[in-house]
Amino acid sequence: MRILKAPFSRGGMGKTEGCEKAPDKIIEQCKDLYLNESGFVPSFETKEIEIEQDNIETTNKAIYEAVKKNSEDIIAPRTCLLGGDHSITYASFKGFASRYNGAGLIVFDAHPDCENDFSPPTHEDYLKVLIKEGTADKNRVILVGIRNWTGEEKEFLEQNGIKYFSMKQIMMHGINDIMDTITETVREWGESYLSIDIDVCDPAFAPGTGYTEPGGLTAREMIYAIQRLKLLKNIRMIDIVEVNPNKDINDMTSKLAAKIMTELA
Ligand SMILES: [Mn+2]
Repeated sequence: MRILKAPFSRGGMGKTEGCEKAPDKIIEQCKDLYLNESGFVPSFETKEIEIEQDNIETTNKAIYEAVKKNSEDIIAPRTCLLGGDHSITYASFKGFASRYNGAGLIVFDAHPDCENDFSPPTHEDYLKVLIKEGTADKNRVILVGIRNWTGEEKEFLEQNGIKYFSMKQIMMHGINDIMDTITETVREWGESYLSIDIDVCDPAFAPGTGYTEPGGLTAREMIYAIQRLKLLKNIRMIDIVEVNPNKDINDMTSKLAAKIMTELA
């Protein structure tokens, strides 16, 4: 798997300082993971995107160009972008969609990130902007793990008919049934992008993040979801965002992110 490091943490309105340390920290944790659960030795080829912490526009441009170029590389293996805060998904998905028009987007996140309408978009509204500007096709977006949202966000999702599976629904139907539905849907899509905000996991398993939200996925449910999604060959690009080593306990959160990465490899 190819890894693109995007150590940017200024798209979080001051609440994500520390996320810039995550790519190196996560890669470091991979050294303690030997075979993945499928029995393969994960192998990674790492590149770093040049980030300018003080300049979100330059950073977005660099991420966009790097992901676009990577997606145009016909021999590119499945690629994982390591953030950084969730604002990086804006430029990254845009770069991916410039190669794969109408690309699908699956987002694991406790929040819908459809709150404001800032320009450039932050980690609170990157998804709303992608949908409103038409970069993401609202019929090919699925949100998983939602459990804290504003009234406007709920309304935005419902008005646009965006599919989502809240934690409440996941609890009612079980992760297995939910993943059946998701994989059946995504299988019919073209090339797709998977974005994982680590706060989709319960803070008991992933405390090192800016917005801890009780009642999330267990580490095992997350890994199970990944093991199912990995079988979909049309998921070409993944990002893992919002891991914050400054807020972590015992490197639990970066270790979980490393585990997710090795399961995908
Ligand atoms: Mn979130």
